Amino acid sequence: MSAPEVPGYRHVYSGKVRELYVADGDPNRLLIVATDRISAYDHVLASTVPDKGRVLTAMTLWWFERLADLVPNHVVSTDVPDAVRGRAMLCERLEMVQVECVARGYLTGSGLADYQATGAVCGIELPTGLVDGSRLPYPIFTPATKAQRGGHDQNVDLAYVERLVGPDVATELRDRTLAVYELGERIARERGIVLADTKLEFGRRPDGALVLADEVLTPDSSRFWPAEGWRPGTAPPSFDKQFVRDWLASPASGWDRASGEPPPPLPPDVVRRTRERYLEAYERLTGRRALDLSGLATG
Ligand code: Q0Z
Repeated sequence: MSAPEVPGYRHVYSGKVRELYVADGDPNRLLIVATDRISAYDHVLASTVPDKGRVLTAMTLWWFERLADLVPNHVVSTDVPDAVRGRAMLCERLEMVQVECVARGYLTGSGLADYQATGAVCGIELPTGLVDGSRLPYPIFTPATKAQRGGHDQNVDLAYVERLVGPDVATELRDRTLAVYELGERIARERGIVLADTKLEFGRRPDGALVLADEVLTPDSSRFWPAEGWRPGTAPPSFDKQFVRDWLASPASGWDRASGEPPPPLPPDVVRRTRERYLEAYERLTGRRALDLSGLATG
């Protein structure tokens, strides 16, 4: 479970499924490593999914290229030590904006819960009659505060973001988040994936410029639904974690989500089918064969 040794870098932080390092001798260069860890129902699972880290890294890099005319990003290089080649990005250190920038084009999850309670999401009034999975009349910016470790993000309104970062930066965050989502949603939909929502992270350069950071438009930062399974009324199963959630929720797992116990390891068949879903998401989106990627194992 511990982070890999990476020559020339010092490990500084473990996220749920990623590791963060700082370059020896250059505190302004960070290395983000995507591991093969997977989380479900708020737990990091005991099983890993082979190639997941490489697929999600390749997907983020592919999106950064597609988005380059809309927003700058933090990537400096993918020329990284062999120990993490293919699943790491060398990045410029930014002053991170302490807001989760979420865009939603479809109603589900916490957005649906807020709508059902109040008719609005993050202060944005929505038409009546929407149900789980409904496509919204237009994409909305639904920011959230970053949770403390282990907690849940809390939805906030634009006025809250304005007080936190000032009205000009708040407007820029909203406009850029919606522009990224709108481009991503259109491309994904043309390729058979409904991008229901996405969470972006921005940081600022010393000159104040807003830069897209972290990972973007991956199944770990967004809801991916298979387009063929979408109909308003019940949100479709997750593109990537469907088999994991189905198995964990089934009697076969012997696991009770409410018990507070960690989930059991996944059966090999669930791991294999889940791995294939990540590869398929990458292939549908990019049109590239995931297994042809530089050094990607052929399992
Ligand atoms: C991102 C995270 C983890 C990966 C800090 N360009 C940047 N500048 C400053 N800070 C960050 C970035 Cl990306 C930054 N995180 C979240 C945690 C692995 C990303 F363990 N934290």
